[in-house]
Amino acid sequence: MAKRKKLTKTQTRRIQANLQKCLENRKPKGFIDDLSNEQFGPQEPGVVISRFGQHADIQGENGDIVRCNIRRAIDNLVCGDHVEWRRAKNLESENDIAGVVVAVHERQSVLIRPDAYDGIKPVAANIDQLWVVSAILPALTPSIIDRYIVAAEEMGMQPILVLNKIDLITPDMKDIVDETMDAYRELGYEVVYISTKTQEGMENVTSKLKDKVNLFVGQSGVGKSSLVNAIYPESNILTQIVSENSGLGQHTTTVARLHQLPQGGQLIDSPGVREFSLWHLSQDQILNGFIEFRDLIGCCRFRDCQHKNDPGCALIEAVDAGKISEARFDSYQRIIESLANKPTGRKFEK
Ligand SMILES: Nc1nc2c(ncn2[C@@H]2O[C@H](COP(=O)(O)OP(=O)(O)OP(=O)(O)O)[C@@H](O)[C@H]2O)c(=O)[nH]1
Ligand SMILES: [Mg+2]
Ligand SMILES: [Zn+2]
Repeated sequence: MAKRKKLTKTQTRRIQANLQKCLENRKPKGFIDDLSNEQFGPQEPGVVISRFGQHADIQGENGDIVRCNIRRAIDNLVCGDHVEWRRAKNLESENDIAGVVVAVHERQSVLIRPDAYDGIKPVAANIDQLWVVSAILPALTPSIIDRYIVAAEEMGMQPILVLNKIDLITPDMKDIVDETMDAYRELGYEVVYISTKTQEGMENVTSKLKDKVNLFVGQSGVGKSSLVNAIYPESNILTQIVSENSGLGQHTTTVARLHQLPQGGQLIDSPGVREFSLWHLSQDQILNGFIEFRDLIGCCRFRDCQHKNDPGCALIEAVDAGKISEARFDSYQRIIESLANKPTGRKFEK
């Protein structure tokens, strides 16, 4: 192949100008990035109800929910973010974008979920109570609960563990279900048993929501949207039957959405996951997310102990002595092993 000639400065400038023009033409229809624009009213505070690509539904001070463009400079806006936005003064049609988000406030907290396609992505921001929802169907999966607990502990939060669909517990599975959930109680986590179908146990959820930003997370099909509907029927969220073939949910909810409770407090329904990765965390952060391991950190014989089959490992000794559950230690090992499969690329750098 012939060696390429170096471009002159003028050529480079021209190429860049053309590229810029192309980018301008690719702006979504109705995109507004001119903040001096007189078509917009003064800046006001708001909260992100939901985010869809370049748009977000923003709730303003008067309670209206308005579809807005997001200023290009704003990266990673997510449900629950506190923003400053400007309302459009005159709308010609109902489909017009009715406002523009101009700035986002610093977050108090954020739940991150790395995804093989999208990289490290926030799920919701400014949460102060995390509800990890599991169910009898799809099958109760402690390894996913453990992953959410690590994520919550990393946010400095103690999650509440919800077991939904207790109407489906049969006598032969009762003991194993109780044993699984009691193990979390013994670690100090609050566990609530509910059925959104029969309403059993619902008061143990509703009594804890007031004045908090509550985020519901968990596998697809466990009943997060059903739970939000049960608490606040006006939310009218679409739910779908768990597939009879795979026993898995259908990924019915595709974006997180915030609902204001009339009595104070907010509910955020989030899309279900098949797996919850923790690629964005370090080995130490993961270790620290297992609360019963914390007292043993630094007690292994070797400072660089990998807690695998290292001699004198305090964690392995605690498992052997029955002080740490094998299931939890196994979860820890599997999370650490999964870090080796972390996809590479810019999207996965924090
Ligand atoms: N038997 C029984 N079924 C329930 C209960 N709660 C929810 N379901 C059913 O479980 C299925 C899945 O519920 P969803 O609320 O859509 O689950 P989700 O967690 O929001 O799922 P994604 O949006 O995919 O993450 C629906 O068919 C619900 O009717 C319950 O307490 N008992
Ligand atoms: Mg849902
Ligand atoms: Zn060790």
